[in-house]
Amino acid sequence: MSSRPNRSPNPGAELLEARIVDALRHRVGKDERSAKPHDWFTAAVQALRDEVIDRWMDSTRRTHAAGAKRVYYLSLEFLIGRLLRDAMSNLGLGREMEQALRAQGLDLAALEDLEPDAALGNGGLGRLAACFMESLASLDIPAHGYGIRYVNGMFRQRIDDGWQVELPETWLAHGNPWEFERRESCYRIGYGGDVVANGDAVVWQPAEMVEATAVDTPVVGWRGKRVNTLRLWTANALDPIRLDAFNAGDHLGALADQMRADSLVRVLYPADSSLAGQELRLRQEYFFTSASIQDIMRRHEQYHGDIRTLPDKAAIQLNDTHPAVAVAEIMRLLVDGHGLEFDEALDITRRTVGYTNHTLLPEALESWPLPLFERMLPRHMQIIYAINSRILRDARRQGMSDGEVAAISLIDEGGERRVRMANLAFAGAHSVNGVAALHTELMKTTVFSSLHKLFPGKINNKTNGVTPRRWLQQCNPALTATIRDAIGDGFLDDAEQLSALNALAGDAALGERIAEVKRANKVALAAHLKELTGIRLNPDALFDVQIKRIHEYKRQLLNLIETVALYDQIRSHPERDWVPRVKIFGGKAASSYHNAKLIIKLAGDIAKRINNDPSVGGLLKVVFVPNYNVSLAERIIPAADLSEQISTAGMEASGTGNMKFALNGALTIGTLDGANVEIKDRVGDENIVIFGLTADEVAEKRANGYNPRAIIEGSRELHQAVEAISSGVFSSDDPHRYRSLMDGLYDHDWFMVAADFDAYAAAQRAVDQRWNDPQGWRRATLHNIANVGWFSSDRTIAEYAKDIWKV
Ligand code: 26Q
Repeated sequence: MSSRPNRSPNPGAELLEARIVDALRHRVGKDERSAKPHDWFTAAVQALRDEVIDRWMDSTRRTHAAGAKRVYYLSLEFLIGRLLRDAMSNLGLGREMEQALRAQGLDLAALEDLEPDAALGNGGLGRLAACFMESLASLDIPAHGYGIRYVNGMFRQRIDDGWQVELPETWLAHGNPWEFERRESCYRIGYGGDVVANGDAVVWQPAEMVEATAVDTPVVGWRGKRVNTLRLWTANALDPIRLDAFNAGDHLGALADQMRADSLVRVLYPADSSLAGQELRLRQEYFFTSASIQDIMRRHEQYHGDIRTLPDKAAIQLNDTHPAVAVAEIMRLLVDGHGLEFDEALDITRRTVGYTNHTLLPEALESWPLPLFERMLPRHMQIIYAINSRILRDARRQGMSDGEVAAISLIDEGGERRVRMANLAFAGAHSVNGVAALHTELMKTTVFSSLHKLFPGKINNKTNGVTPRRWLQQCNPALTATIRDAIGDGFLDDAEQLSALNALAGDAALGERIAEVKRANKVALAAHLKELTGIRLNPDALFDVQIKRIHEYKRQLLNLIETVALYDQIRSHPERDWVPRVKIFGGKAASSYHNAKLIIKLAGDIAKRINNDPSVGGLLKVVFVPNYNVSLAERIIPAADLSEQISTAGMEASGTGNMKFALNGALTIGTLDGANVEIKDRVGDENIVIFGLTADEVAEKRANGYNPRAIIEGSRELHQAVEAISSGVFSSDDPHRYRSLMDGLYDHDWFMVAADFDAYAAAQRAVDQRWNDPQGWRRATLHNIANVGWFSSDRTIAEYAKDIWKV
């Protein structure tokens, strides 16, 4: 750290350097000689943070002064990733930071790599919340995100002998320089106990209490226009240590309350479709929801007085049903706390709350056993019954059938009685939105058809988007610079201006430059993956990527079986002109999801066999990237040629990875599912590779009988590949390892892998053909980049603001 190159002439950089050194000495407590890289990282963040804080206070002041309506985004997940580059780049201080650090002999990129990912989310839903927070600030909309400050976020995935092993992620080990604890913002959260009469009213007397304390992180918008707050709750016992017990020798008992509180915020549930019906999960949901609602209502009273005007000053958006108990909590505070009549309270609640649905998979629709719910939240249960009686009465009045009434009920009466969180959210919100056009239509015709009939007009669509700051400018600076040279700066503030690229589709030099950027990104990724996995990749091969949570409906298995079929073909016909391919997989499996874990093992087994077979001559390589996370996505996506979006049609609500890949110039191979449909509409049929059954066809096949065995046996390629996997060709150490997985395909194949296989394989060969026409490929790439600006989360948030939140 002692080498001292020439001082930079940039005054901004010099000022920043002075601030970093000052932070290093006076806040970190180290001098330049003894400072370790982590100390420098912390000092760099602290220096940058000062700039952020001034704007943060200014934003808060402006919001107060304007008395403006605020948006509250309640989400059990925020999958943020790293913050340094985001804050730096949005403040326009990237160059200054680089120079300031260089003057101290430090490399900015190396320091950036020291920052742990804030991985407080599972996948799409959590990442969407993070993109939304950034867009809200960028659009200058006053907003707070509310969630939980998990001590252990998403687990770290290690691959041991091909198997996933989950390790705790200790993202807070070196402290978190971005956060501020707000001791004064704390609330009591009750559980259990009884509801007792109190004159005309009732009052809930919980048996147990914990305290929620706010921890705030600033969220910097593009060009530093506004800084909003992400408020995450941490938990404490009211009495952190019971001294009487401790002094009497009961050392553990004295700490028991604090341990119970700690457990509430200890871990993120690592499931992205409900498998965990555990009590702790419901406790977490109520903990963060109650704290957030109390905070929102307290702020409203403080600034506006009359709680009846809440809907004019607050828009509360529920990110899926995880915070759906908010409906009952707002009702409770209005009725029991403020003495409002039930119907007036319900009207106020509805006008304040919006609900976003992210899945139609029946197993992912949250419901809780009624006895558990009633025991934990007895007053909320009464309120839910009271709402239920009103909506069921209305349904009857409209002449709805028994079946429809049963589908509308907040209580599932089939077998063990359960509270349906989606129905509660639907009934308690004025807006219920889906996340892509197809998904929203399916909401109306399937899961929510009866509720849709009772509340016509409530369901609306808000197609997802991603922030182009993180997913283009920050992760792909070279492509950003190339686009800037071609069409100017406008697209940096309005991603839809990327469409100006369409006019340059015939510009061979531009196509060439974009291809060079892609190649450089592939070289960089190859170096990184060599480091991570030891596998050497050819940057001139087609990089074919499927990165996302491992789920049967996402059909990594379809991709793997096709990989085996291709391997077979290459060995059988070595004389043909095969397109060299690298198949990259990445993703985590929920800990208890047996088949998902087996699919990871299969990817590893296939990789081992193919990568070490000299007869494929380097034409095919398979890599499973361990511990896929936001930071890895930022390296992989800019280097992808082909984006795999191959879910069973009707099952992926939207997808957002699909948008990030297209924005970075990858072509999509995909089904007509989720937002793929809208991507196709925008990039044009000739610039995307669509295959397979439609959602209607899937539904039709399921209804009218589907015989996967006949299909497998009728397709030579598929049959050979499935039999090879099933008989242990890739698992000689345990030949039966994949027998039951493959039997599942023969016997039911719920996700229709067999039905789509031939179409998928043909589509892959069509991709090969396109690759052999580099001009055509480049043109298609350009039209993808040019036409997916609409999938900016700025557009999505602008639609929420106008249609749902009225801000
Ligand atoms: C529920 C109860 C208990 C435990 C866990 C859960 C749980 C947790 C996370 C259920 C679902 C999730 C996450 C769902 C999710 O990520 N859905 C994705 O949302 C994206 C953003 O809208 C869409 O693009 C994806 O299509 C959708 O799968």
